[in-house]
Amino acid sequence: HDHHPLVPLKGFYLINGTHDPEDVDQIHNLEIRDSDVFVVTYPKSGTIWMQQILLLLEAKGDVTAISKLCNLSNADLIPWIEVKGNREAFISAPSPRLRVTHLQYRFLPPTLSQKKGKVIYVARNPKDVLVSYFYFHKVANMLETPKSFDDFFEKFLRGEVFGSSWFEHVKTWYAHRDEMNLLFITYEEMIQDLRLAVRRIALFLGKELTDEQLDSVVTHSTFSNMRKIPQASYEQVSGALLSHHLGKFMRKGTVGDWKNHFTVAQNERFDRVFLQEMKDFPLSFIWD
Ligand code: PPS
Repeated sequence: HDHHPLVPLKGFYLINGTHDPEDVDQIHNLEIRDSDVFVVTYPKSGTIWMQQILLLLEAKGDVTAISKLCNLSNADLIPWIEVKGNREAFISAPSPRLRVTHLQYRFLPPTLSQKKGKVIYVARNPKDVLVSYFYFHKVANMLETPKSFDDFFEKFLRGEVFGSSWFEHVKTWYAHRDEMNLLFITYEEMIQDLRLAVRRIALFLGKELTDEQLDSVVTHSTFSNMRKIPQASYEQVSGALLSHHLGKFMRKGTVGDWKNHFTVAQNERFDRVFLQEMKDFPLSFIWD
């Protein structure tokens, strides 16, 4: 897969075929209900992890409720709002409408900023995002296979990937955080203390679970356990979309894998760009 798959919408890169720019441009006009929840991520920052946690919280930790839906994947139950056909389905879907999105702030309905609906923003340290995204480009048939790690490194810094610039994504969402019902959480916090993260998410969503139910949510959303659940690990996603023989969607699930990939020069260059881009944003990340 070596075609050029990106298509811009108002300066933001989408994936040709997966997204229809005209349709994505209409997402802005959707009516939001108070019960709507959007999980917002830059790609490779913990989207499918959050899908699993939200589904388990809805089911109060009862995994059998999820496995009964055996032919439905987590992505069918908590779909990407921007994928073709999904905006239309959202309009008439029953509450609660749980959705994930990789879109920048300006494409979502402005009523979110009048505190309608809820937003969970998951951020991951961008060095690990870059590495995870590099491997995903090898597996995902709708994305261009990277020429080399070096080449992808530069593309990522230039924002020439689906999702455009990581910096723009996190900055624009973060800048509007106080206007929305928004929970800002990082991938690294979830790695460090998953139980605490799940409790924060439950509290934010107003879900009351017993300690046992909470334990079940945590147990079934660890990396090793999610990997065993085909609906959660994307193992059942069509071979037309993912070349499963080239790698797993749930690849490594750790903090600091960038250290195994970045050269010293690349790391210095990344740090310079990060400092420059984030100078007005008091966000600190756990890097290893
Ligand atoms: S996507 O394509 O944007 O939807 O990808 P996304 O789900 O956001 O990110 C994929 C990375 O998240 C890791 N992952 C997890 N890490 C830890 N614990 C759990 N439970 C978990 N579930 C998914 C997944 O392995 C990808 O990261 P890497 O570093 O490539 O392993």
